[in-house]
Amino acid sequence: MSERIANAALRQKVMSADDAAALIHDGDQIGFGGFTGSGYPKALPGALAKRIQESHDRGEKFTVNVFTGASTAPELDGALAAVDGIGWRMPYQSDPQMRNKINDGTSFYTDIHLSESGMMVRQGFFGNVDFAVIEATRITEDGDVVLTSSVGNNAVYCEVADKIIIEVNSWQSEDLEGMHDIYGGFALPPNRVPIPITHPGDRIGDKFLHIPQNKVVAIIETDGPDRNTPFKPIDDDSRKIAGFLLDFYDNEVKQGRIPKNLLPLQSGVGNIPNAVLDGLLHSDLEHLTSYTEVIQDGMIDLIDAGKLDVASATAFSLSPDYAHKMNENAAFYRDHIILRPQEISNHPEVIRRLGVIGANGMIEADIYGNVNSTHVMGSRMMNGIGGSGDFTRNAYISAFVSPSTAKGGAISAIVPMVSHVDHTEHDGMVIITEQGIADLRGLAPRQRAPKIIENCAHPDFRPMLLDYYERALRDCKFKHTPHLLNEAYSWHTRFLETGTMKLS
Ligand code: 0RQ
Repeated sequence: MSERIANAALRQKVMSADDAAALIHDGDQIGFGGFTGSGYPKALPGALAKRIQESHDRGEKFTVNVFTGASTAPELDGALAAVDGIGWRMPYQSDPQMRNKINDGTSFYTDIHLSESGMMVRQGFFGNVDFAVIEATRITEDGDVVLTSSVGNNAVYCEVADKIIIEVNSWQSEDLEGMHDIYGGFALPPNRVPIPITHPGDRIGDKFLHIPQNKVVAIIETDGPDRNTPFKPIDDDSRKIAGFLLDFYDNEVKQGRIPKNLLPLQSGVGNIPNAVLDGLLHSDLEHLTSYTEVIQDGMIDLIDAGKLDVASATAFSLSPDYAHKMNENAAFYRDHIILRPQEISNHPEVIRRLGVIGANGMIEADIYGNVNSTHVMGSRMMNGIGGSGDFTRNAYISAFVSPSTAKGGAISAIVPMVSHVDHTEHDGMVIITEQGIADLRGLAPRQRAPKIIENCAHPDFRPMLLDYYERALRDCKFKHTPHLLNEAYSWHTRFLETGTMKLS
């Protein structure tokens, strides 16, 4: 048995994943660890999926409701979704099988801000949580848990769940001990107190997760890696978008609106944010800080280059090579990285106080600056709002970045009216595509529209957008935010009918 379980009483709870899965029943609600493919339980979900499939084969109903930190991996979301085992799920997800089950109506999905998910669990909106299933790198002699590559909602799930299952994963570095900062000062109003973070590097909690040991019903030993998808090589469009964003930061410094070392940076996950981080690496900026959700490869490069002093997040989202590097050098990186509960990494109070500079991806924006991050053609769920709302509304500067077209140029990312709104025109401040940048701060809707169309839309769609806007301005009775309501969604319906937003 692994030496990583130092507590004698908890050692007695070691069992196989199959035996642990047998404790779970139809209708149970499970709070899983895991955030952007890091720190999720590797063995129990597969064993549970097998048990669910066997029940279905016998004609019995068996689904569970799944709570997580954010997206997990094929071994969790993928395995359970594949057997139609998820009745309901929250919050962010990105697994293709899970996405399909949400969009074909098999699973309910409640998409909420990541910062609010723990609070809503405590408020009881989702009902009783039966199990918390989390991953640890080690359990101390006192029975405290050293978490792994994500913190997510682990603390709240262990706090509220009736029973706890812990996977102790020997693939994860024991040197992660000391990287986590588990703050336990959550309360519901009127008993809330200020969260005492005034710098991204502040530590305000404990390096261990303290769990009620009497709730632990099973411990499973595992040694599997995190999912760790490699990043695509940075393409030309991403490089251009990153260039516009970095020039914009540079100008903000020149205008005296932000300091020379910028303000704490937040970046979403994906190709463009990675290109931004690469751009920062090749800039002459120094003493950068980050207050964000996920640590990506580019941040590790910035730390290695001595340019990023400290990064605060709730999880890693590293490629296989960088995950390996983290495992080898966690003792070094823990001086520069803090992993916090997502209620803290994404907390509006802290984001607002620190003056975070955010940049997130989008599916589409409209000519007035409303942004859709989640729904393709208004109805098909992509991933979820994740932390984009937490950061966008509260950041000092909020940017949205995207290529100006999708699906080989058939879809314009700038449309007359977004088919779903995640971020209203009041929240986002800057929109950037490979075509250019529209700084919307201080502008009224009629000042925004020409700027977004001219600077951000693809030339294939620019004349059509201008035509829409000019006719709306002429024919709409009310001139504040002119629209032609009978035409506003014609771009989306045309795509659904013909496969392109372009006019034939
Ligand atoms: O689909 O892979 O099938 O081709 O959307 O698009 O351009 O690769 O961009 O990976 O950055 O994702 C908004 C989804 C962008 C992401 C979104 C299709 C496109 C492709 C992916 P294919 P790209 P990205 C921190 C912050 C919300 C959560 C968030 C996201 C796929 O950024 O989930 O920001 N954001 N969290 O073809 C139809 C359009 C489209 C479109 C793109 N207009 N119409 N399809 N696509 N635009 C992280 C966390 O919160 C955990």
